[in-house]
Amino acid sequence: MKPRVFSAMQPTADSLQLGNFLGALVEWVKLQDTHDAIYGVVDLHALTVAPEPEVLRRRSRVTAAQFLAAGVDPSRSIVFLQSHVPEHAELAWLLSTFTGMGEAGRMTQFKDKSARVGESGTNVGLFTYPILMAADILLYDTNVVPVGEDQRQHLELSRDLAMRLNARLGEDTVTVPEPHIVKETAKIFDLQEPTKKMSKSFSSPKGIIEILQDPKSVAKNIKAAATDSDAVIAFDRENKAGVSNLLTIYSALDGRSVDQLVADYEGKMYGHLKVDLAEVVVNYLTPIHDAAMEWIESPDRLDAVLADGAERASEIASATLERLYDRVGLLRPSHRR
Ligand code: AQP
Repeated sequence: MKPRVFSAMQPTADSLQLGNFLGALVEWVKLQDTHDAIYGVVDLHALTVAPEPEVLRRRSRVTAAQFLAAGVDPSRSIVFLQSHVPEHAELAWLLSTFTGMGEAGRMTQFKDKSARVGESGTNVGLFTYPILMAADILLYDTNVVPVGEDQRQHLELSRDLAMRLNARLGEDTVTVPEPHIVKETAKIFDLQEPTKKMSKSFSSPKGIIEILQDPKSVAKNIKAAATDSDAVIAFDRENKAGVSNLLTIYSALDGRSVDQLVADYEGKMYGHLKVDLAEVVVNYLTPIHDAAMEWIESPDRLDAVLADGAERASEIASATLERLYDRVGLLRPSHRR
């Protein structure tokens, strides 16, 4: 049997951004060759930011369409919506009873996100978000979770919970997942604020590269990316965050190493690098954009993929939840005398 990979994205924007692609989706596609893959659109997570109902529905389809356009193959991998498999919410409740207040309170993404939305916009769901994420992962006896660097801490919590369940309920209760983080592209930064990660819902229109954005405005954003004033093309995350980010993106898409790019651009201006990079990014995104639009324009075909995915996911999820409910001592139909 192949090892299992699980990963997911929230439908929190009308388009994914380049960081979602390079930090995660590109790996999702590759892992299909070696792993039994399950990829989710985690719409229950997206409720933490209080979306308009119609907007959430639209974004759920659009997010799935981009998975498929990137090369996730529904005949091999499971592609589904989290809310179609009720076991996610049920296991999250069970896991919350295994999570300490202190350990939940240490999650830095909660601190960042709650600081951005303020006290009035911060709900309990945003706080318990990593527990729902742990449920997503543990439900499928996941071996490997490909994520960007920003999700490492959440994955640590999933691992701790898995080990705790096994210690309390029996060694083979759940599989302990391993992170799969591609170092070179683990974090893509905002084009305007290159010390902050690029984010599909928080980055400004000029700071982001969106997959479904008009190619002309992608090129414009890259050409207007913030860089320092000393005009030397070099990789230095601390002191030259802007140009280092451009080099990371360039290297990921073009195949040349960052060192090779630095050598090739020696003595050239930032403008030169930006013009070339804009062309590389537009060429990369155009076919993905077109394929995503085809899926978006065929909602029946897309919904059929999601329905099939939900059925296959439910089969695995219901067996895991039943095992856990039994082991924690809930009275199950199988216990009837
Ligand atoms: N900037 C990034 N660089 C590398 N990887 C990234 N990921 C996100 N941003 C970057 C990876 O993409 C996946 C998306 O996960 P998510 O939808 O659950 O949300 P997120 O991690 O919070 O990503 P965003 O784009 O910042 O979304 P919003 O704005 O909704 O919060 C994950 O695998 C993540 O590591």
